[in-house]
Amino acid sequence: MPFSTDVQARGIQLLLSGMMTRVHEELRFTDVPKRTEGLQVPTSAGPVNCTVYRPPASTATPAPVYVNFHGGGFVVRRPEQDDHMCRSIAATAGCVVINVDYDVAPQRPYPAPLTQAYDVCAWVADNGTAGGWDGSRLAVGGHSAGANLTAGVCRMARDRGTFTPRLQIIDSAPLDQAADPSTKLSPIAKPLLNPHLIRIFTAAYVPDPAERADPLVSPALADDLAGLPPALVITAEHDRLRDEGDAYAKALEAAGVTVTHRVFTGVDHYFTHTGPVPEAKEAIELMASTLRTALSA
Ligand code: D8F
Repeated sequence: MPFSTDVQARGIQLLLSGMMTRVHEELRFTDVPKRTEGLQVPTSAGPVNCTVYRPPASTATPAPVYVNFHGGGFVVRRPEQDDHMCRSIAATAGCVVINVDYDVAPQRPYPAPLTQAYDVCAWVADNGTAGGWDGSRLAVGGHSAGANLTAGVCRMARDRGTFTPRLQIIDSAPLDQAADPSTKLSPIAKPLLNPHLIRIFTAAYVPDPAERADPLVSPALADDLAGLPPALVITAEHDRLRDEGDAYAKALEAAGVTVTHRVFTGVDHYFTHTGPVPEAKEAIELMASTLRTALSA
């Protein structure tokens, strides 16, 4: 990758790391108790740390399991930014939540983060007895960059036949990394994302432009979506990534996949973290209720 692109990505990494832990206060301080433990999963791209959130003791054991991938443009490494969602999902969806601290670009470009994401899910599916969850009832989900990884993990799981997620949560996902970012439009004047930022994220994660059309990088460009897991697709009206999310939901549906697609109006990219609070809460509740149904025995 050109030197300047690498430097820009590292700059963004430093600048956004602080900003991205600043989840909206009212979302952050829930009265849901936090019951977590650390876990290290071996993967073919190196060991990956995870945080395990347990459901209330009243939950039937073993509980099903949801593997979560945070966002941050593939460059920001802040899994704790999803703490509010992981807590409320563990508390209300009756599942164990495993939040994954995957490696980020530009230090670890594609495919390392996706390899780690996939290997963690395969490990979770295989190690329920020791971990105290039911690995046969597994869901995968993510937010923004983490939703892109989720779509990739689901493709890999389908193609390798290793494990079968019962649900994929695709929240505010970048799904077309080959498109010119300046063609990704928002109806508001100053959306959170701008083409320059999208360009930096994409160049950091996939330095080789030829690789950006790979369906594991750009799931929206795949023409073979049949057989993917049931999906919850969340998009936001003001998000520059809304159109590719909506298109992916439609394409999944056309391929025969069961899709719940919800467009949240009046909100921008990452509203599940930054608010407004009512819409963020509604989206998190939708994730939890969809997980609860999909993972029920
Ligand atoms: C970043 C929000 C904060 C979280 C500014 C996030 C994106 C991720 C946006 C892409 C990836 C765009 N992209 O946002 O992860 O096009 O690769």
